[in-house]
Amino acid sequence: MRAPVCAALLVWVLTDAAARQFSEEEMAAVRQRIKSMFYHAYNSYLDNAFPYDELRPLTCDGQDTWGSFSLTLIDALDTLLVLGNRTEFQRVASILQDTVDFDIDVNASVFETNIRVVGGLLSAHLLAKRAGMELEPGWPCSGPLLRMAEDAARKLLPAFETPTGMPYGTVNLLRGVSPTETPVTCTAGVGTFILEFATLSRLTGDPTFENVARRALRALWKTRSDIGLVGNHIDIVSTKWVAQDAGIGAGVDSYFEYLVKGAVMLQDEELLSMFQAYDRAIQNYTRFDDWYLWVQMHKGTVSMPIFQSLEAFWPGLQSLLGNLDSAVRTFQNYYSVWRQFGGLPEFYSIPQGYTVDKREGYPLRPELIESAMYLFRATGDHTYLQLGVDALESIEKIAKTPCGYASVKDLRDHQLDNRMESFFLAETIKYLYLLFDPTHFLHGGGTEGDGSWEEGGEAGECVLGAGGFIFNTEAHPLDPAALYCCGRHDQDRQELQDILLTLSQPGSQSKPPPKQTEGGSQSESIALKPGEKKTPPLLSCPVQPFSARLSILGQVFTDDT
Ligand code: DMJ
Repeated sequence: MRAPVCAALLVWVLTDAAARQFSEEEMAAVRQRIKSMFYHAYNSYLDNAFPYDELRPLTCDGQDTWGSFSLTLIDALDTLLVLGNRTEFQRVASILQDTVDFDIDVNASVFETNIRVVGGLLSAHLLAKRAGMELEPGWPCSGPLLRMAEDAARKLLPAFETPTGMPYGTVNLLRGVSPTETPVTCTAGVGTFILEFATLSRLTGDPTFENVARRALRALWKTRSDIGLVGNHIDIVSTKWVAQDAGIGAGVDSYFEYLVKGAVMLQDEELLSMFQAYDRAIQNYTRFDDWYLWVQMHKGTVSMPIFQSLEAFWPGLQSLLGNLDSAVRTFQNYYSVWRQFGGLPEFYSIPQGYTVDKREGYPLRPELIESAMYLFRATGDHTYLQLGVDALESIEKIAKTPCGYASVKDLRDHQLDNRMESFFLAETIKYLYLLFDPTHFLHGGGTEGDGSWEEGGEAGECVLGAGGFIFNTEAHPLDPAALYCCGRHDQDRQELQDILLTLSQPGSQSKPPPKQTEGGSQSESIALKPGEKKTPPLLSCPVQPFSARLSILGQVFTDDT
């Protein structure tokens, strides 16, 4: 192929050019511009679209898209706090408690509801103290936003009642899975639950959520091909692969993301080793000149030599694992596409160096900015800030309307679509802001005494925010320390109960039987589980905050400082 050679040259030119250096003042000015962008979109949504799910930025009204739960408001809630707006966070948190109802006759995507609604509410719950909200006793192991997240997640559980444990893609929130529902689900739709569901289980003490997410992950793992790849769509009943293209983009992306982030958040070697095996196969069969192509999952032959904009999360994920060199080179490939079009087209043909028919749009996705944020944190190279400014200027120029920001229908002529996806406020703007705020508390850079240490839990012994945050795939930050605290609290309560039970049975010295996980078998994973007896974890956030912070850079399993 000639194009990758040209692309490699372009990459060399881009990386060789000395990056423009941004001063503190310039970064602060960019942050102000990002805030203005947020409020233009957010106020337009509130004024013209609430309580619908999304704003329609060309007609200045609203529409329900992924459900009927004021999705944009839920998705944007934690961004308010990221931008420092505590009063609006408090106001919106109470509006949502009063108005959102998940007992509705709506067919909802199990995946989208999880990452946007459950993830958004969990993150808002965990940030509630920082936002100055009144906390109920027992927070962070209880609270109204946590109950809302749990309520939404319970509505998704019927989808997991399948012979394999892999979930259906759609569920009716009132009636469960329709008898006519298709069993064909995309790979990401099976494997993108462990972050939210483990968080729910560890905070509430109910292991059901984590168990179903793990069962689905293990079932999916068993279906990989002999060369170690997974395809794009699977029949979750028969386990037959219906679409056999293997790659890192649409339909698969967040499955790999959750194996890595789940491994970091839960200190789970099982998830990490699954990802490492996939990564070997991906590097072996799909990577060419630091691009990632699509290949047939059984043969490894190239099926689509294209780059998809959703794949742009990959350099950020690789940087979490410490694979910086290749992450930087791949990012430069993707950045060259951005510079060609002023945005990332949904599909880009690598041999032709151009967009793909009917896939010329840019719905204001976050992935390249997300990777820029991680790579700037890891390298300090101001090239990533330049991408941030490019993105800000492109979006202002191409997508801004009097009533918000519109998805770009075609990057070649800048036609717009009447849609502003909720991830624009949840992710794109959040990652952009965090890119220009390297000391933000969400980067885990706080030190003892500067406000990053907080109390919580019934006994007030819980140390939060010290180990950095893990972002779910919708950019909702989750605090691993809270999981540990509530899990530990739950374990203490269980142990006390066991002791009392033993004491109340005179003459009995025997230990209570070990708790069984769902499905009857003990888990092979080293992950902490609510109520389960365990050996000390590899890393305890509250007692080893410094190592915990390193874990966010992917060194949990190797660094023992
Ligand atoms: C978001 O909803 C999530 O990032 C998801 O993983 C992929 N698609 C959008 C953003 O592009």
